[in-house]
Amino acid sequence: MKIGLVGYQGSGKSSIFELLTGTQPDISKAHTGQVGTAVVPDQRFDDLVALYNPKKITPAKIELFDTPGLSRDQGEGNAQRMSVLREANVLVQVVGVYAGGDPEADARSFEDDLVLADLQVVSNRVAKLRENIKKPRPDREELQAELQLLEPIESALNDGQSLRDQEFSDDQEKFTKSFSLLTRKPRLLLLNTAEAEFDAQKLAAVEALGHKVIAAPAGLELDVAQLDEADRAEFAAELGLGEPCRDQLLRAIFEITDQITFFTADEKEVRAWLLKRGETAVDAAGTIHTDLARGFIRAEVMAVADLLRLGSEREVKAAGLHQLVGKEYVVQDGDEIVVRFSV
Ligand SMILES: Nc1nc2c(ncn2[C@@H]2O[C@H](COP(=O)(O)OP(=O)(O)OP(=O)(O)O)[C@@H](O)[C@H]2O)c(=O)[nH]1
Ligand SMILES: [Mg+2]
Repeated sequence: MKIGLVGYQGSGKSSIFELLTGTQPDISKAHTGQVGTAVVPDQRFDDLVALYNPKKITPAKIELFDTPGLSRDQGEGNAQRMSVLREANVLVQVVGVYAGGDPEADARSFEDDLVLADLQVVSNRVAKLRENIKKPRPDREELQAELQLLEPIESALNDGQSLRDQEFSDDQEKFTKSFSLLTRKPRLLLLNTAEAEFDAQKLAAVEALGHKVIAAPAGLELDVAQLDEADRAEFAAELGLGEPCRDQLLRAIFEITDQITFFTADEKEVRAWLLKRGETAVDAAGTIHTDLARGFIRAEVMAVADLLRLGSEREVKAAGLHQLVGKEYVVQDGDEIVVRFSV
């Protein structure tokens, strides 16, 4: 799962990248962007590790890209800068509130930049289709059909509309898949504030535009994280910083990806796995290993919450709280799974 950090120049993207991934951005890559990973914080995972004390632990990770800052007055250049975001599953727009950025204005102009970037991609294809259907090609009819599906999308974008809430037919989904349209990606607004407290009214105003929003003093927290450990607590208290925002940000980012976490756990390894919400036991098996999906017989499932509460798998079974499920079982967030298979 890839998360793109994006926003106007100097909004604090690279600082947030560093805070979340613990990797210092490489300055030589400032123009292309860079990738790092962050562990998704999960109390259940930590508790499972404490329960099993395994030889190996593998927490769930997400991939973050730091991208070059967008310019406020260069729509065209921005489309180019955002091309790296096509690979992202989710966009996190960073607003530099600490530097005077206005969240509502930034959210609106970012939306315009996204629309413009999508318009370029769709228009290119439409222009090519229009040209090709003039030629006597064997696939002329198919191209004609594709053109008819893309034209309304192009015209919506031309009117400045985001594609976020538009209903696409299956064929429209199919023909736009390779464009990886930016306005259809889930989005989170991250307000990088100067202080621990942020005006709740302003926050609500941005939420009213239909965005998920989170405010956090990420830059400050990075400064504190870079202090000697002995000084950290004192400075954090002085700045009025409470709970570190790092975990809170990662959880918020994870939430918009619409994934769930399931676990495999024994004395050898405790591991957290990510799965799209709504996916099934056989999908979970395939995430672990293709062989497990191919040879899937059944899965044994228990809720990690029960396991932690009762203290052992045996107790959970004794209480009748485990299930044997088939391929179609929809995996729930917090399930612990053992796949029975034969290949
Ligand atoms: N005071 C304060 N300074 C910050 C904060 N976040 C970032 N900065 C500073 O602002 C400057 C720009 O931060 P970056 O993280 O490089 O911003 P960026 O969005 O990556 O910038 P570009 O990649 O150039 O678009 C740096 O000097 C940071 O130290 C913050 O929350 N508060
Ligand atoms: Mg940067």
